[in-house]
Amino acid sequence: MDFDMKSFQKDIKTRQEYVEACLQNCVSLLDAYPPLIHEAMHYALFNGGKRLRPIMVCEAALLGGGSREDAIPAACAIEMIHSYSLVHDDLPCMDDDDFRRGKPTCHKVYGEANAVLTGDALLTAAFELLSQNAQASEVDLGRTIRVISEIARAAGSRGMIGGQVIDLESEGKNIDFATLKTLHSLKTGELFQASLRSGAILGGMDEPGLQAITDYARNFGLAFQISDDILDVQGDEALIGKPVGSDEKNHKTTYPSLLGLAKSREMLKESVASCIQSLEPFGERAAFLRELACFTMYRES
Ligand code: GRG
Repeated sequence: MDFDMKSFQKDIKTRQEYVEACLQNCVSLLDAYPPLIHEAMHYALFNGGKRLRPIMVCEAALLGGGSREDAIPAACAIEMIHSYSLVHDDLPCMDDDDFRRGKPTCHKVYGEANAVLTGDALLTAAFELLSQNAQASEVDLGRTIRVISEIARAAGSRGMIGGQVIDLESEGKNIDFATLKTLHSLKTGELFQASLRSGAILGGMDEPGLQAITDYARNFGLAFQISDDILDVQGDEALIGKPVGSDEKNHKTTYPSLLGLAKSREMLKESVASCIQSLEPFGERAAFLRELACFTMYRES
């Protein structure tokens, strides 16, 4: 599929602006007392992220026949969970990173204890938002509860946390391809999957559609991770916002370290092709998700 970066950037920008405005609305609770923790939550959440996951929630809701507005609380909740995971991932006891998106990490600004609490508070706030919405929304309550359960599972010990545990256990060891794939499908893939499935469920997508969107999510997660690993080898530090070569420095097995760069690129291309194939049932309506998959091959941050 042809990919036009300029046109993609225009398409994603309008979506990012929409999500950004909704996130600002959703987090008015962040003006509460005590100021320190709410300021730190704000710092973590409004720090230049691409907003891929909330955009996916909204796109999938539209594909399912619903509205972006009905999907926004779930979209914002997932971005809060993503932000929490980054704050904790950067801590000295995890990846020990000083910079994220080119800015000092949360613990560098607010101290380690406050950064732990900031992550905890963002995770809790996400479920507060989801449950408040369950009471207030026009969306069928059964769908909303299904979405809360999908998000909780994806963020928990059988999803993102489980992936992080495998990641920590694997540091300094040579892990095989199957373990690497499982690690990332849990650590990164599950939250992408929950984003797309949540939007689709809220929008009222039927089961065959949900299966197709799940296939897309699985392949997107793989493509995204391979591209992330490639960027860590040969990205531009100014664009990725952290030092290049951090995976090697931390003795992490990555797709390039296991397969080499050429084979990793080949696998990235195949995953993107699978993403595009999964979207066939949706035709032109899935144009943006198609572009998003292609973006993983050309992204610089
Ligand atoms: C510590 C609870 C806990 C979980 C850690 C998801 C995760 C598990 C850690 C994130 C660290 C990381 C760099 C994962 C690799 C792929 C990834 C999720 C990159 C960041 O996602 P982007 O590019 O982030 O969507 P932006 O900056 O755009 O928000």
